Amino acid sequence: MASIKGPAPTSNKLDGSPLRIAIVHSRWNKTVIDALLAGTIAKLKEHGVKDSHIVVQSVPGSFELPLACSKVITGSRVQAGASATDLLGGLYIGTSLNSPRPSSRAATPAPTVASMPSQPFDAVIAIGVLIKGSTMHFEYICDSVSHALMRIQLDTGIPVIFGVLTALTDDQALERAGIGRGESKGHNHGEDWASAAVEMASHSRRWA
Ligand code: DLZ
Repeated sequence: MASIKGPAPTSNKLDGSPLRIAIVHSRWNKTVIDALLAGTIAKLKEHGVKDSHIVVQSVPGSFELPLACSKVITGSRVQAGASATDLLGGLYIGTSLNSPRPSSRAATPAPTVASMPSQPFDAVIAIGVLIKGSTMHFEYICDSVSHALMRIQLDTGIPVIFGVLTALTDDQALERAGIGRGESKGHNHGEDWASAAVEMASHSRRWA
């Protein structure tokens, strides 16, 4: 029997063309991260988000996601002139976001201040993959990261999409990135996160 899970489509047509979206992703469990990132970026583009309006920042692990999301939001708000390099210096932008991306990082041109977005981001997508081990580490990080990401979006008013897989096994993580090892490859949740980002960013512009 088909699963009843998953988001129902919105009745509004999603138009990402005016939106600026930041993706902050961790590098732990890279195989899964790469697939999620590729799915996210492909779906953002499908919704019309321009290459030059997508900014990607990597951090070591999921525990680092909240601070990076917070800095990316506040950095884009004060962006202009001299502060841009300091605040967004680790980012690379737009055109070379074809997946799989981190392995091609050496070939990625350094970002230029000129190509930094001149407007604040409309949404941030936080992507991480936590896989349970034999200690309590997983529980602590899942709990703190989810609460911190929620706090950032409520405090800043910028939607922060929760793209953190909290998997009990490797297979659970692979299936949620659409690269499962079984008969069904599963579904790439990055696509849903991209759609959620475009929808929430559009709502957020109207609510402002
Ligand atoms: C240390 C650690 C472990 C054991 N597992 C994961 C994981 O499954 N997923 C993930 O994103 N990060 C993991 N980390 C790294 C922490 O998130 C963090 O980067 C370090 O504890 C340094 O703060």
